[in-house]
Amino acid sequence: MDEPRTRTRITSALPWAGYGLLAAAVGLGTAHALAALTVPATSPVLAVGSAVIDLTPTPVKEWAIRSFGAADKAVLVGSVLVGVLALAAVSGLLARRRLRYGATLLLLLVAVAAAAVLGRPAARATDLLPCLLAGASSVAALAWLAGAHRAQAAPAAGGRRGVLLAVGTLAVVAAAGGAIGRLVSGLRLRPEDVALPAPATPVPPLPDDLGGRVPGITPWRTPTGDFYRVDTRLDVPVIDSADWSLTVDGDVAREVTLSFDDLLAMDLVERDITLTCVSNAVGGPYAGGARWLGVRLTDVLDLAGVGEGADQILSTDVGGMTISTPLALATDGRDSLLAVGMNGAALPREHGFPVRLVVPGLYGFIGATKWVTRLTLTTYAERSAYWTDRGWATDAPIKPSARIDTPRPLAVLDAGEVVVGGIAWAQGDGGVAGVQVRIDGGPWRDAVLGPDAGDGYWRQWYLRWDATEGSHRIAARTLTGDGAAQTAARADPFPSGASGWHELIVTVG
Ligand SMILES: Nc1nc2c(c(=O)[nH]1)N[C@H]1C(S)=C(S)[C@@H](COP(=O)(O)O)O[C@H]1N2
Ligand SMILES: [Mo]
Repeated sequence: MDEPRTRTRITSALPWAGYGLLAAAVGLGTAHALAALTVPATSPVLAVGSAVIDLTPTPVKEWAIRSFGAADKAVLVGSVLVGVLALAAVSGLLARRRLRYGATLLLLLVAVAAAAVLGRPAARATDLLPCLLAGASSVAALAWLAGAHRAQAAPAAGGRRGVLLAVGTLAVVAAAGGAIGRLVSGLRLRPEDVALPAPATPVPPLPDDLGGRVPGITPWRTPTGDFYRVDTRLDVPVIDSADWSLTVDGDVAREVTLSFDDLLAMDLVERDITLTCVSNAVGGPYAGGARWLGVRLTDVLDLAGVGEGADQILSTDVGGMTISTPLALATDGRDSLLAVGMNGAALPREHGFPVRLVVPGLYGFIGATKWVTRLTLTTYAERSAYWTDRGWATDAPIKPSARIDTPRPLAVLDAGEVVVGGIAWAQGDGGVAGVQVRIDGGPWRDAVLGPDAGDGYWRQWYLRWDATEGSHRIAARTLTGDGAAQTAARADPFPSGASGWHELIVTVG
């Protein structure tokens, strides 16, 4: 008896949930397009997504990176979107009772987005325009849909035509908004055509790497398009080199501001530097080697004259995000750069165009500020930065690490000669002086090392192993220039980088 009635109730509610979803899609789509055309980060989707990333507790973030890898952000933002869409459906159901109720819920959602937009560093009142558009367009859409739905019941009305017209039009508006947003962001990301001067003293080309001899090994130089990326924000900042400037302030003899051309007029040097992320797990993928072109950080600091009291360089990016770099380490003679080029071309926008910091030997989160616009000489006591505020270490030299690229974990191999190979890094500590491999807890055997480009750059390695039938455990460790072996002590990435040997199991036979 009850069942058909329940079903009718659900079928008659269903269109309303759909109206709520469509109204929200219209709001998100139009706002996304407006934001893409003006200030991309003010899109409600991006702003809420970024706020969620910033507010997510560090352990959850670590778990997301471990479980989803580079897709961690897509998963975080996807879950937010699912939540928003569920509430949007509810707003439709509410509108069935009273349009006002549904509209109120939509506006509450927009208010959350507005708070996220205003919560960004350096937010301005005009940043709220996309949110205002989202509020207005979604409520108008809901009102149209509700009106059309109610009208179809009236005897004089043209039946379902009105509803179909409203649904069709609004679907097109929502899709067009999303498409415009996508198109415009794609166009914006096109690189600016800048001509970089040649370095004063070019470094010789890198010798051939071991790739040809060891299939499956990481290339010695990471192709720019394959270089890992870690960003706290979801959109890539688009900066015109002509609009960019770098200010050095704080505890300095004189504040200095440099334009992009000022920077290019200074001495440019080329350096091979390996960058790694503190969030990289043992054996993980967040490391890359590139040839960077830039101005020595110390040359720029000398223009300003660093004061006695400073112990950190607080760098700020174009969006107000901050990174703390220990002053003593960055200026101890290593080749810290304000980089303008990567692998023979201008920096891609994703990697910090027009200028980023690169400090060899320090994890990216304390030394590799992308889209950098300000260097403030200050103290750790006075100022803290993004990751410090989230519990990460302030002093985080890169830990020595050997990664096994081949064979893959759990590989099934034929008995006989197997080439075990990978890449190792140990900036500081004298660089990679050796790599050793151990099979099944036996003796450590020396691997053959690839060429050496200085202690700031990683090295390839391999070892020929006569594999016998059975299951085997392979471990690798790096030896540093100071004679020490990489520690076996396991540590998680949080708060100062992972440690422990990379080990894996393979089956032979
Ligand atoms: N402005 C800005 N700079 C940043 C980051 C960021 O999120 N924003 N991420 C840092 C981190 S954690 C790392 S590991 C490196 C990664 O640089 P890449 O994305 O060019 O590989 O950039 C660093 N610089
Ligand atoms: Mo990082």
